Amino acid sequence: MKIGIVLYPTFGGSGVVATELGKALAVKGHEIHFITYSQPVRLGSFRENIYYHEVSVSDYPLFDFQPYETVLTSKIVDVVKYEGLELLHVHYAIPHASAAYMAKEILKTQGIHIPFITTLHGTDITLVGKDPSFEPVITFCLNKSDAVTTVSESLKNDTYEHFATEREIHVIPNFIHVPNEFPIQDMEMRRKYALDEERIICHISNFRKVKRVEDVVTVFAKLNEEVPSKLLFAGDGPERSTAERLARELKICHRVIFVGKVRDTSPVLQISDLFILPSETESFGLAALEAMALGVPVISSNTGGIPEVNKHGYSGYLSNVGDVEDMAKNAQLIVEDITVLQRFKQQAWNHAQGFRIEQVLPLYETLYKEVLSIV
Ligand code: GMT
Repeated sequence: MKIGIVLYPTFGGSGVVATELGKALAVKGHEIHFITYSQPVRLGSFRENIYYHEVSVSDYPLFDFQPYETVLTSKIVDVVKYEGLELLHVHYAIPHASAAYMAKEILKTQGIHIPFITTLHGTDITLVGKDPSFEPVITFCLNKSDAVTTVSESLKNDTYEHFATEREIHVIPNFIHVPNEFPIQDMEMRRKYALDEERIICHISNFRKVKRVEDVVTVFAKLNEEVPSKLLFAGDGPERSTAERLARELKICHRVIFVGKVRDTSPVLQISDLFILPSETESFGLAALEAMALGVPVISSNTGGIPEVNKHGYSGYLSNVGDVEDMAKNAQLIVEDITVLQRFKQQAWNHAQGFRIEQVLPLYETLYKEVLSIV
């Protein structure tokens, strides 16, 4: 199939999922055309069956706001027409689904039919919570998409709750490359950050408010009183300084390391013993799954789609949002005893097997075929 994937190219989970999906489809022989405004962070270099079309918006002094959606629409029209695409898969309703709908209508006037599938990643809904003026556009796009998918059951339920749509929504969970063998820690690297008897706790995110990074610091501080540990933060964003300030106040700076943004998070996870994800909300929690795939158990909140990813008492533990006492107690339960820690690491890796890319990819391919057969 010749498929156009429209995505946000940044460090966010939706961009990662869309890029990895395209890469995996390309390996299976599909021709993939990524359409976005800069090179997706996980795209890597020159690969067979992969094409990247950059959407560049000129800076017209006339406009206070540059019309990205319009330029994106024109780019989609061009790529569909001249590359002969059969299907569009857009990640995020705003503005990708609306641009795809508009492109579809333009192409219809030229005798070209192009169906589009919209995948919701969750932040579309947060957006509406913040600014209800998006609601009519998102509802319209959901109703006009040839198929809609969400990354969890929880997000599917939220979508029905927030939008006036009764259309069918397919749940296709996010996926991950899980190593075939249980991953071995990189001890040489680990020793650069911690003593062998210390535990390494980590958190990776875009440090938005929703990630509750101050809870990560508090949980870590409590745990560190019982089990000497180090805290590795990877990523960057608006709340980083909040976390830095709190670490200073709690006098644990010497135990907290901020490595900043990293393109590949696996080296961080490969030296970690525990991942903390205390988010206010999460449609899925891809970062937790990435940790589990590398044998790192997870302490998380029990909100949104996280319980569909992190299995309480098996791959880690779940607590109510903000219950830092419970999170610290659970963290201690996992890391205090090395035998228990090894068991949780193994279980986290076992649980990630259910999200292997090899299992999830066919669900998208079946949906693509279904959509194309209706045409
Ligand atoms: O969480 C973020 O800030 C990034 C965001 C995004 O739009 O990329 O992530 C969302 O999509 C990911 C991939 O499906 C999910 O794993 C995240 O849970 C989801 N974030 C939220 O729902 C807050």
